[in-house]
Amino acid sequence: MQERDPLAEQWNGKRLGVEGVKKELGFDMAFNGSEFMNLNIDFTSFDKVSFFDFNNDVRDKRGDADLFDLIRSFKIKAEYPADYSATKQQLYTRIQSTDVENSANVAQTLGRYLNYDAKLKEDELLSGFMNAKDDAIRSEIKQKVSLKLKANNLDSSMISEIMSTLRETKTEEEMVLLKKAVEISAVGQVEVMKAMHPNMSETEIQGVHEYVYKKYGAEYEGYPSIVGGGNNGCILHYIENNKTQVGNDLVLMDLGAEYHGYTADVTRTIPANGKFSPEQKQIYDIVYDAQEAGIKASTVGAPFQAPGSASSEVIAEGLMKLGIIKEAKEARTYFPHGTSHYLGLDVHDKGTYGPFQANTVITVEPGIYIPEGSDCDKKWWGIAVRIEDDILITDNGPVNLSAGAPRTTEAIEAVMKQPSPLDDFVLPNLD
Ligand SMILES: [Mn+2]
Repeated sequence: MQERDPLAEQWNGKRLGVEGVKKELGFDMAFNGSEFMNLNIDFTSFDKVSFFDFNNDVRDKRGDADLFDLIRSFKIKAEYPADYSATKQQLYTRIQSTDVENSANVAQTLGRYLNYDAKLKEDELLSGFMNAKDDAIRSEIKQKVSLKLKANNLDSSMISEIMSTLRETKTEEEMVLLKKAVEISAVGQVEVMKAMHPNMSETEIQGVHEYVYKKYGAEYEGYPSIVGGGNNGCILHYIENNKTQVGNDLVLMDLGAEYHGYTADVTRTIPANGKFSPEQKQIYDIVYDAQEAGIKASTVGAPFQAPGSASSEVIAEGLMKLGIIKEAKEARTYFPHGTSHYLGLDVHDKGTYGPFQANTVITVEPGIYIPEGSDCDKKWWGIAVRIEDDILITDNGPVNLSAGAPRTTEAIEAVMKQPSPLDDFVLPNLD
């Protein structure tokens, strides 16, 4: 813990301190940073020391027991090797646990890592295993790898596996918070549908969503808000949001409130002028059908890829029918991302990627993006549609937690006709 310090707290806010942490967060044991620095603990005497490997992104600040110093102190106490790498360690573990039948396969898998990471490639054991000519050489290297693994008790993968299992399925208490984050985000979409006007700017639209979040007490946005009019919607992580008028374009809005640590992730795509053009509607309806298929496939026991396969099939078929592509495999050009990720404490939450279990929350978010200049009829250019909902997988089938925000073109157009309190919100002219 950061030590209590009245002066520092006056400037930068309250610190819990050792007693506060025990009382308010329920920890049995807590130390001030300086105490941990001096703590006489022999990490090498444990079977395993489990930790997330460190990113080199912590700066050494003024104090002599800040996070930077604590990491350094831990590394010394745990005899953390200077050339330690979590990926290397994982690959060693994979080599160690492989049997003869699979060893050639594992060697092939190594290539995928080593060819993208020069540092890993320098490792003689890894390179040796990858390039080994036969099983005999591989089993020789395997023995050396085992010795190397025994050389220390550091384990940077176990915690990650535990967290993946814990975070994939949600407890009842977590669901209360996550549902609230999703419902807040859905209301944001509805309020923006009512307020939307061709004269609005992307950043102003973003502001309306985020105001709704704050009004409900959501502390943050779960991730940088994406509001893209027309062609801007084709940029998957468009966060500039700096077009000054959305005009008659479709506006793609991918935003989520973060409420007490839990994050929603909801996308709606709506016509700024309140009415889908025939071309916009044709593309939209394909994405809608793809999403319906994806949601339907999100059932207990189904493989993680099930919604993605279901959605991709509908999109490929739809694009072929409209003559935008000729073969199903070209669909990737206009739908270049995955359909689902876990959702929870993180917008891309951790999980095992095994078959779906009850009480898991995933997104289902197919899209079609046709940038200007694409190899198809010009009338489709600049159309970008993504529809994203947050789906709770249960024993009784998928439940759409973000259903509060309309999804069909008819329902969206109907809500856009409703008045908005922002219609009368006029600020003084500053010219
Ligand atoms: Mn998402």
